[in-house]
This record gives sequence, structure tokens and C-alpha cells, in this order.
Amino acid sequence: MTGLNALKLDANVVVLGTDRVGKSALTVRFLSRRFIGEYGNIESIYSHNVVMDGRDIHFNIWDSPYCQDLSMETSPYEKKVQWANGFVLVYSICDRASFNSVTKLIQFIKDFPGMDKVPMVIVGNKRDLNHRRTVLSEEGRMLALTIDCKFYEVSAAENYHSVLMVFHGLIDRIWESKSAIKKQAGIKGIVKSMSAVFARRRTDLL
Ligand SMILES: Nc1nc2c(ncn2[C@@H]2O[C@H](COP(=O)(O)OP(=O)(O)O)[C@@H](O)[C@H]2O)c(=O)[nH]1
Ligand SMILES: [Mg+2]
Repeated sequence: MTGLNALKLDANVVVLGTDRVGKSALTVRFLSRRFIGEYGNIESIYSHNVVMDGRDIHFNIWDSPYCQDLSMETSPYEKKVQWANGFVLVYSICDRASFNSVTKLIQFIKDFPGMDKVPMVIVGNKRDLNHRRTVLSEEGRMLALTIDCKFYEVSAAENYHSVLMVFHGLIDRIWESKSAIKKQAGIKGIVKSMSAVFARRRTDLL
């Protein structure tokens, strides 16, 4: 990353999780700072520009209803996975099945070629319903530890700041992964041009 592009980043983000965990609430909270209660069940891609830590971030956020088909060949998620630079995986702290589904989604995503290290964050939503909790914070934290990603417990209903942290955390990871790819490409380029120079020298000697 050099020059003006050094502080710009395009980030395609997919928000995944079972129905009613608050994917749309979380997305809309991030985009508008508001919680409106009911969101319907439609698929949406939102475009959003923000400045984070002095970087211009252009988000494309794909919020879609859950689909049980997690077979790589037939799942409607296939296109989304290939499009994504990062994932927000959401469950509800009051819904054990939604937590189990996050584990399945992680495996599904990681099975795609080149997606093993794709940036992800895990989000336990509906923290305001602590009295109905069925998933412990530690369980979310442990799951995140096993795949080396960040973990957040939030309430899209009650708090904007924690939701902002989720997208911040993901952007940090996407930034790191894009920088690492560029660095690798840079090193490969140097190795390539050095090999070309040495190859030329060898032929000069013949
Ligand atoms: N108490 C509480 N309810 C929430 C929260 N986030 C979403 N909801 C509610 O959960 C339901 C499902 O939310 P929605 O965003 O449509 O879920 P989605 O199907 O995953 O997109 C709606 O009734 C929301 O008002 C939250 O943080 N706390
Ligand atoms: Mg929704």
C-alpha cells in the first residue's frame, strides 16, 4: 500500500447466523445508529463509507436470511463466501442452537479454497436479555480462541458503541490480511526480479 491508496480500504462483509439472532438489527445499528425493532426478512447489500482510525473504509455489507443448506456445491451462500473479505458471525446468547450453527458456519466457510484464514468476528447478540441467557460468554470466547478471531457480546437493541467495535475489529483483521497479501506479493516480485537478474548474468557468462 503506497501513496494515496495507503489509507483506503474496500471491505466486503457478510453477516451470517440463524434467523432472529439480530443480524439485521446489528447491521442497521452500525449503519444508522438506530434500533427500529422489526426488520423483515429480506436480503440486502448496503454500501457505507466511514473513516476509522484515519482510514477511509468503503463497506459493502451483505445481510441475508439464514439458509440451512451448507453443502459447498448447492448452498446459496457460495457466492457470498467467495465475494467476502470478512464475516460477522452472529448468534443470540439466548439461543443455544444459533450458537451451534455458528460453529457449522465457520467450518463451512473455512472449507472453501483460500478461505482458511479469512477474517471473521464472532458476536453474541441480545446481551440485554442476560436473564434468558443459555450460552455462556466463556463459550463464545473459547470458540473465538480456537479459530483465532475476535469475540464480542453486544446488544444491538441497547448499544451502538459495542456494535461499532464489532465492525472496527473486523476491519482491523481485514486490513492486516490485505497488508500481508500485498507484502507477500511484494516479496515475490523482488524474488522474481532478482532471479531474472541472476539468470541473465548466468547467460551473459556463457
Ligand atoms: N432484546 C433484544 N432483541 C433484539 C436484539 N437484536 C435484535 N433483536 C430482536 O430480535 C428479533 C430479530 O432481529 P433481526 O435483526 O430481524 O434478526 P435476523 O433474522 O437475524 O436479521 C427482532 O424482533 C429484533 O427486534 C437485541 O440486542 N436485544
Ligand atoms: Mg434479517
